[in-house]
Amino acid sequence: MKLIGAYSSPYTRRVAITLRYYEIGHDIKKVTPFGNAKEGLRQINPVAKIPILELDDGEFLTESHVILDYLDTLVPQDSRLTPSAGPARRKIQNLCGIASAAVDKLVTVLYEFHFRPKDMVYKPWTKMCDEQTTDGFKWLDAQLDNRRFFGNQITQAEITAAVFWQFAVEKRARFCERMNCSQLQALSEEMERTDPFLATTPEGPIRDGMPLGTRG
Ligand SMILES: N[C@@H](CCC(=O)N[C@@H](CS)C(=O)NCC(=O)O)C(=O)O
Repeated sequence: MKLIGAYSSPYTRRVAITLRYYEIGHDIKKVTPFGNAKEGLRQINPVAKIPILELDDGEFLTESHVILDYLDTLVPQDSRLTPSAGPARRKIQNLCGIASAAVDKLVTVLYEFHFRPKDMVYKPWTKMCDEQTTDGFKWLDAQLDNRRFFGNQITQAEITAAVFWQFAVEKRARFCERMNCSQLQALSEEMERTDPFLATTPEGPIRDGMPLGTRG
């Protein structure tokens, strides 16, 4: 199978990390979803977003949660990062859902400042998004106990929260500092030292891509 995307995309990175956790052999085609690459992406995903997973028979899966759900089916039940049923599944899905919503709002603000002329940025909107990002991450932080959401095991919730928090800190360090999410920070630091995270360090600018800037 082939993962299409970039490690600088947190949604792609959580899929790439999961592939490595599961030791599933794959190729990666590095593409960012802007600039010259956009039209090519549109041919395989109507909304031209990353990540995309191309299966060996040519089928394409889009949306990171859909791809993760598929990857879970490829490993035995007891190795799944998200169980296939029950309260633990609901809890992990919910944690990942809030984490995704928080990072979606952060990305919305990055795009607002990246694509709009400076004097056309609508500040009440970015302020509302910032509050939602903050509330989401602070809620996640409060769910953590000694760097785990429950028990001792690493689940998709720890992976997703660590990836999304690292992305937020990289893009908006001062904003994240003000959130004071010490548990998320500790989780992220722990996870970034593990092999799947070290092997998927976010890249710098990619050829044909248009990197998003950082802001405070
Ligand atoms: N809900 C999607 C979000 C994917 C997403 O927003 N990817 C960004 C890159 S980080 C993208 O492709 N953006 C391009 C665009 O919005 O046109 C997922 O979980 O896969």
